[in-house]
Amino acid sequence: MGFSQAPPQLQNPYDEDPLLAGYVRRKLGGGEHGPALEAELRKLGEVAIEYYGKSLADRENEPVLTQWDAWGNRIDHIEVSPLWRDAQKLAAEHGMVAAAYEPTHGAGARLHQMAVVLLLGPSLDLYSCPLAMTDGAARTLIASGNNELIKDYVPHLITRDPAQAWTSGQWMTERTGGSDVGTTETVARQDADGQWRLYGTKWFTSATTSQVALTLARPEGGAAGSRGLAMFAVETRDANGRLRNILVNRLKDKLGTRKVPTAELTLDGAPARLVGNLTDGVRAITPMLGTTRTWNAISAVGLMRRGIALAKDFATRRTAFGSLLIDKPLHIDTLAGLEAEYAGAFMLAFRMAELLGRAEHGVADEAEAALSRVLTPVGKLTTGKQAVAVVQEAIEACGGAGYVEDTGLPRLLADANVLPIWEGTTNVLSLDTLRALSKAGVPETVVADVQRAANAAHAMELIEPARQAVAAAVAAMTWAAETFDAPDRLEAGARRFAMTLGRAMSLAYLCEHAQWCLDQGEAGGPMLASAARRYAQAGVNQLTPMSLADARQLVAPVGKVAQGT
Ligand code: MFK
Repeated sequence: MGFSQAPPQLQNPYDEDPLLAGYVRRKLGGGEHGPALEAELRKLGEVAIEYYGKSLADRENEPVLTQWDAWGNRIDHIEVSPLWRDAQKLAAEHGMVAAAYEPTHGAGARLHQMAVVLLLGPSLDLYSCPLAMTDGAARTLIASGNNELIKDYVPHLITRDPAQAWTSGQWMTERTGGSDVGTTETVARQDADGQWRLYGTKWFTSATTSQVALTLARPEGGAAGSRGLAMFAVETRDANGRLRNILVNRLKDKLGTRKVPTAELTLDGAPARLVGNLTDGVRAITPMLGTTRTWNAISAVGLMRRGIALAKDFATRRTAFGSLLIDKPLHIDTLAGLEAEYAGAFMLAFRMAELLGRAEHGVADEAEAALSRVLTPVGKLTTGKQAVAVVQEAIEACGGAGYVEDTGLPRLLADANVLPIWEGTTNVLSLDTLRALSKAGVPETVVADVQRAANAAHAMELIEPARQAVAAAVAAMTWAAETFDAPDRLEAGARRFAMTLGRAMSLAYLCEHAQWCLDQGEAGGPMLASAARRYAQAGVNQLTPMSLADARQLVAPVGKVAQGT
């Protein structure tokens, strides 16, 4: 028998990651709940290992749509994978949504919830998708003030009782677009008895097995664009489990997230309940966007951690050219770069969650509310791109095994690729960042937060990274101010601008946290200081001047000379 390589093993992700443990101690560990929380998270780490194994075993199972029964009845039944059926119960019991609505940690409830999501999410085959939308639906309904809908739906969305738990979908994307939602074609008509019914096609409805969904439709005769849309809640099935005037046309054949039953739907008079006004549906659904974008960022961080953890473990088991990979300087250098990116992404995503929680608990001041509005697109877009890059390197660190499906490793990269796409693409969110910063005083608020975090870092080794974070944030705002009167150039540079802001904020929060860990004698302190330095050395300011005239020339049809500057 020849050589056989030991596969990478997942270690307890709570014990394996000093960043998470230290952060939780800093933000939630001070009070009487600290020890219980630590025990809870360590136990969840064990559950994550168990379900990682199950997800490998369940790898080939995908959702199946059966449109007709043997007797010719249209049933549109979707059978999800066995792991997804387990995940439904597991997610409720461990409070993956509920924890955000519970009083134990006060305004830190979101941080508690997102620590749970970070640990469990990567083992649950993207079941975090329906959970994100469920959480978003609960927040959106609560924000709507529609007491009847709140009473009927919210308890199901935020319960820990699996028998009572529902998930919610979010149906926005149509054939006209997933970004330009104002072009929605679905029409809402009211029956003589006042019942609203929806008619149209929803082109990309993730997690179609949910019991309820929030969606947008244009009340007949309504104005064009997003102003004329209204938000509706749709209960998908009747008491017998039959879809209510909803046809599942087909499941999507996607690059990744293959366990998520994403479908194209026809709404053929689906009964719906108006949530708020007859207009301004996009504005009404924005609490959903803020929540799912935060989940997206945490999920990006979770996938990065999973990839790094497996790559690091593999490096302790794989020998090449006479020594273990973990002892080779170039391999160490490669993994170190991933750890630094992970640390920056972690700090950004958890700052998003922290601010969301403070706003929900009514303790966020005006500056924090403005910061949260900016951080939502910036955090989502920055971490989404990082996840793809980091996970790609992590599977490459496993060599050919990283490219072979039955190791389970390629799925990480396929799944990571959804993160920059859904819930607002990188470009759409870059433009949203500019919009969020266009209100007077907001740029100064963002720079002040970067400065505040950087100022907290006084250890010698953190001075330079902290300085770099502030310099990049100031440079970004200066560029935006100077380019404001040139809308085409502003738009063309929006991604480099938003990325600079994302990296500057990540680095400042990382310096602040590394300092706290050093001050407390936390085991992770020196490692986080190294992460801050490495993150800074990888580059923060992305504002390399790029000529729009060159860009136009590069994408002009062959043989044509581009016009414009
Ligand atoms: C692992 C976890 C992952 C989560 C799983 C989820 C799976 C879901 C699958 C999907 O991907 S569903 C489709 C996702 N699609 C999007 O996220 C939409 C992307 N497009 C945008 O975000 C556009 O910017 C937007 C649709 C919001 C632009 O629409 P409009 O028609 O140009 O709206 P407009 O006029 O800019 O904004 C309308 C109002 O909303 C304005 O307020 P006012 O009426 O008071 O002026 C805006 O200020 C406000 N608004 C817009 N974006 C906002 C916002 N408010 C807060 N936050 C925002 N992000």
